[in-house]
Amino acid sequence: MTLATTLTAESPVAVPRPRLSWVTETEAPGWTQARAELELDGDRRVTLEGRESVLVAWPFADLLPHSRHTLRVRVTGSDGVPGPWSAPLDVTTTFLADGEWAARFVELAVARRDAQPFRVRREFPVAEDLVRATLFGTALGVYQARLNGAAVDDHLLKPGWTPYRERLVHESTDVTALVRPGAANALAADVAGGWFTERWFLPEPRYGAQPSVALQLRLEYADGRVEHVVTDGDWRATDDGPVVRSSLYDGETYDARAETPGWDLPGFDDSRWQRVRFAAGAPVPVARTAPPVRVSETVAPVERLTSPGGAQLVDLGQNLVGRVRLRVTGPRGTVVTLRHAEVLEHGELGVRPLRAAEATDTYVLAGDADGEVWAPDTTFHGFRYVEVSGLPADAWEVEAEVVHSELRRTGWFTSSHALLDQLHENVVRSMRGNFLSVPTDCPQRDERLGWTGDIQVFSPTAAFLFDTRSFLASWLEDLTIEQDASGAVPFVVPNVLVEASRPAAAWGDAATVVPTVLHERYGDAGVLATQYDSMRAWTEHVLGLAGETLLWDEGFQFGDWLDPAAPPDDPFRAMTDPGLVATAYLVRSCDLTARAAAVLGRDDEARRFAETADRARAAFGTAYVTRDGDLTSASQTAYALALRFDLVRDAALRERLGRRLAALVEKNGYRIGTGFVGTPIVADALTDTGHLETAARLLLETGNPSWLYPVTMGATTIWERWDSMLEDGTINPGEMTSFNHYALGAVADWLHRTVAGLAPAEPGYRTILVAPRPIAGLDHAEAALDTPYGRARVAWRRTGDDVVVEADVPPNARAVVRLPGAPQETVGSGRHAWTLG
Ligand code: RAM
Repeated sequence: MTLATTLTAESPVAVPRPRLSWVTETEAPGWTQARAELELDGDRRVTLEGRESVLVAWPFADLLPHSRHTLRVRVTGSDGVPGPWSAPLDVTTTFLADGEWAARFVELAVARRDAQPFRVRREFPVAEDLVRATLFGTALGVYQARLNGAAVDDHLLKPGWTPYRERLVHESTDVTALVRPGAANALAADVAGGWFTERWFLPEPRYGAQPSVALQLRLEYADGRVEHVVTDGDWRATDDGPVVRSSLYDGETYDARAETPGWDLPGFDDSRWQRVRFAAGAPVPVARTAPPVRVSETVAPVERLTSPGGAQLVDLGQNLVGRVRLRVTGPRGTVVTLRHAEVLEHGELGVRPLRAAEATDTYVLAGDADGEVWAPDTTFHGFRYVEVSGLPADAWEVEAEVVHSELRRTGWFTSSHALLDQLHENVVRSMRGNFLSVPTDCPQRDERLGWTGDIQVFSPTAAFLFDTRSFLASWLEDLTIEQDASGAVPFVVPNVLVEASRPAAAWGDAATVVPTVLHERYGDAGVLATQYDSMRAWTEHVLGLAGETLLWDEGFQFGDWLDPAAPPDDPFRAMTDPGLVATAYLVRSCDLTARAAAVLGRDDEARRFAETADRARAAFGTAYVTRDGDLTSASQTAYALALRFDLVRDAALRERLGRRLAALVEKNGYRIGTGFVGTPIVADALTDTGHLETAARLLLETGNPSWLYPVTMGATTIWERWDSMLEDGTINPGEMTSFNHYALGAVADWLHRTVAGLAPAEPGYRTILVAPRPIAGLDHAEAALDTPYGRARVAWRRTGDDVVVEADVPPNARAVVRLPGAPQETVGSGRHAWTLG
């Protein structure tokens, strides 16, 4: 038997007490951990008895700023056999000591226009005995720092988007290799506006008109001396750099003639540059906990096209988020323009859905005879097609670079159904495109906001596909910041809408749902502790709005947003009563707050919220269930909510509602009838009430509207509307029509949990629920997931009249197995197989 253990810490180590996790691999069946020994720096050891291996509390003394450590773990199984020590894990803390941040935020003293990109620089000596150099940097805007001519890392759009005035994050980058000891050095940065100066829907910039940057270089010497080089009044800046104009919505203009080689090296003459001035209003930055933004993939074009109007177009074959890399040869001063769009309409770029976002990059050639290569660093676009103008087709080549927050892929789904697999692929692609620093609704038009409702419905799917724990936990910190004193959660986080926070059901409920998902999927009880006050404040706020009736049936609601019955120009005219939706979510948030309180040992509050939830259930029944046992809204979403949110508990009534839901779906020709609220749960509601076959037909329907209709139309991402592209190839006339919106892709969670049958039965998949439901139309389906315990997999395949089910359960986890027609059983780790007759 072999045993191998891999240790990880929360990364980056931005706190003094990082949590630790480890995964053990062994072929020993039914293996569980009896004890774990952790060793710090080869001398301190602790032994932890028991099974814990996921997000284990830091067992040593608090880590100090700027400290480096080595950790390893050794586990012993319940058989008493100890394994070998894990490979050592090197840990470097990334946070600063209290009061250590000394850099000032510097900006142009004189700027020619709003959101003016600029660069800064400064020279300084470094002594011979340097041992380590670390750069702490941030911006109100986006920046890249350069040390002696080289970029300090390959991250993009640093430091990302947070509610800048309240929470700003800094990078911590080991730059020792770039420093020249015993010589003059130069620290420099390119700065642009990014999210900070974007206009959103506002008349004035939400945060500020000009970007600024702050850099703090820490130099450690052999004798223990520490020096700092920080942005201060002595730095020099210029707006004469090659980045002439920059905006997330509109794109970047880069004039290669303005390049000044050596500007980021020592010895460059910056005497004509301006002196910087200080920018006000930045908080002391904190170490970044979310993953950085990077290029994850390069996509080659599949085809070049000439549009009916004569435009040169490139088709990248997939709707992606990122930027174009241009290779070009031509005369100095030639202007090459790149316009981006997600779709073609009548053969031309379909830019109308981008609304006011110009999504146009411009490159002015320096005229280098060997050719020039360029990609914009300060913007991103959502696109499949690029129009290139300014030079003949043989003078340029393009490829696309996919840009998003670097999330580890953890979950996969495949089946025997090509269209279904494409749907799933589209969900993955839409998720990547909309996890760029903030979980957004869409990546392309003049919007790209952290709409709370979208991530609320999509978070279970997201948490399966990628490791979203630190990304979403960081975003939840911002949600709490943006929540107002009354507990109301804004529509978008970070909040850039003019109006004060207004509560809306299913949107504000992100406050309770997202932390619950992080707990359920990653075993992260810490996030419940951090978010509990926010969860409770939201729930109390909604209860206050509902008042004694416990019905939330007044005031603004998005309701079941974008259901297929709502006309293109009026998404509010959905089929489902918004009061029914809101009251259903009131119960849901009470339930989830009660659940969190129970996990945290706040028993009184757990009881109080559970009781309130039950009273609200009763109120829901009185208000929205008719005497005949129907619902007041005859919509798929209404029935799905009543069933899936457990609003109705009477078994006979549930059965009746299930039958009604199935009948509604059948009457609708198995076309989908749900919007953002009903879509993630309608298949579950059917499955729970014994209508799996109806759910299967709904899933595999290809007529409009359905999940597969866009796939038949060639979609490579999930659309905002069921019919963002109409059957005749014209774009939906609604002014809100995105082709990259993950919300309606939330059905993927049902594919994983039910069609393939891999679900969490205990937080963090400590117990896995293996419960595949083979559906008509598929010959096999399979889901695999890197759980916090290791790789789990559930697969089923039809062979003749039988279905063979296989499950891999990782060591230290177990599985509850529920197969059609068989008694429930519990199994330990290892590979298991069953044949269903
Ligand atoms: C639009 C988008 C977004 C949604 C809001 C309510 O901006 O469809 O996804 O959350 O409306």
